[in-house]
Amino acid sequence: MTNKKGLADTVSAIIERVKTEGDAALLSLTEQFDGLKLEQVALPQQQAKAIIATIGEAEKAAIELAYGQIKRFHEAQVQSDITVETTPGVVCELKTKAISDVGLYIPGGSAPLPSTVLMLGVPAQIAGCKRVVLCTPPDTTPGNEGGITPEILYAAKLCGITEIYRTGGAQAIAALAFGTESIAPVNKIYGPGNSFVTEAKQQVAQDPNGAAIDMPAGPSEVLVLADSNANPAFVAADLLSQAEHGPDSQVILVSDSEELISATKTAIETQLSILPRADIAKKALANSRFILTETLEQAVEVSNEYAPEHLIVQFNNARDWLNSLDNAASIFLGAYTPESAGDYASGTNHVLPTYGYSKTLSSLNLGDFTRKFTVQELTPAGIQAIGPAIMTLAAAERLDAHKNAVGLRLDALRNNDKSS
Ligand code: HSO
Ligand code: ZN
Repeated sequence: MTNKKGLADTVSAIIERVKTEGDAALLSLTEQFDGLKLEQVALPQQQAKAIIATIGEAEKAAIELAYGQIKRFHEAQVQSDITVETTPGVVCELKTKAISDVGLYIPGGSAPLPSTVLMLGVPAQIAGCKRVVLCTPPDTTPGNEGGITPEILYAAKLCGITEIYRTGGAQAIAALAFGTESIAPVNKIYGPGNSFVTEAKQQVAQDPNGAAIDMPAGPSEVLVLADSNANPAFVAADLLSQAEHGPDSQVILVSDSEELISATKTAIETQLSILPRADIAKKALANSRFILTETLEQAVEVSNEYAPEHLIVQFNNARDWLNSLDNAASIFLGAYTPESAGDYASGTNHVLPTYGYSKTLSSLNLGDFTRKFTVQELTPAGIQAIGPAIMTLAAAERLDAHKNAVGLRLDALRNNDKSS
């Protein structure tokens, strides 16, 4: 593994190359990393149509169900504008507008994620972003080489995304931030990715000519809180569903019951033996933690300190604990609420802060696709009401131009009064 400095240098070299060579850099890096020689970066509409036609009925229906669920939850997040007359004649407004051009990055590789298309595409669609661009590495599956998986394309179609490019890694982030001949730059970039993608997002976010990003990303995490009544098979399945994401996934069980911990370990062995991604899950499990506490309160303290991305609470009456659960990005209450529900189809967003960032950052939501701005309007009565205070404050700050901007207007109003 490249060290941090090596990674940063590799990524900045890729970004420079995309800045100077544009599309040619994207196509050559695709050939180098994915072994595919493409003629153009954009996925031609005709090819997209043909690929979508191959999607299975069950997959189509599942994507539609998830789309509807995520849409319902995110539509409810629309905020109305605020207008307040703070004093007669002084009107202040807080308004919301969509961020104009957004770029969605969807990882390819061992597990292409159509669910992530929905998690990013649905709020972008509801917010009303003018341009929604999707970048993902081209498919290398035999029969669809150089295409994009049908599930990703179908999810994109439901979200109304028509600008789709076959490029991945740091080069895709560079293209989204700085543009190439075929990809116009965007204002903000969203989505998960490997360490190259994450580093590239960080670098373009620091460049004043680059793009904003959704949030800093680290390896995915789950912490399960379980009491002695929890079902060890359920707990094991939840831990494994996180572990199978990647060797660096963080998997933690905290319980006050030694029996539950030991039964969960046994259940993990049983379930692991039939998982296709067992090798990946085993690597993650090697760094996992099983923590025995004296009380459930102490277990909650561990979770609050760790600040997990996903927190699953398999306590009796889990909801009663909700108020004491601080810092988790996404909370799953009770035995019948697996993380998979939120990953795919309950309606909540699965793009979440990791690495303890949930202590201060929020789960991705509609607000991340909008910006807020204020509007104000004062009438003559309004400036007369607050003007003298503004002048006093400006004088106290020794900012005379500020004071004059009000004074001139108050004088004009006084003179108008006299002349009428
Ligand atoms: N658990 C992942 C999201 C995901 N799971 C996508 C399955 N597909 C990070 O929150
Ligand atoms: Zn997941």
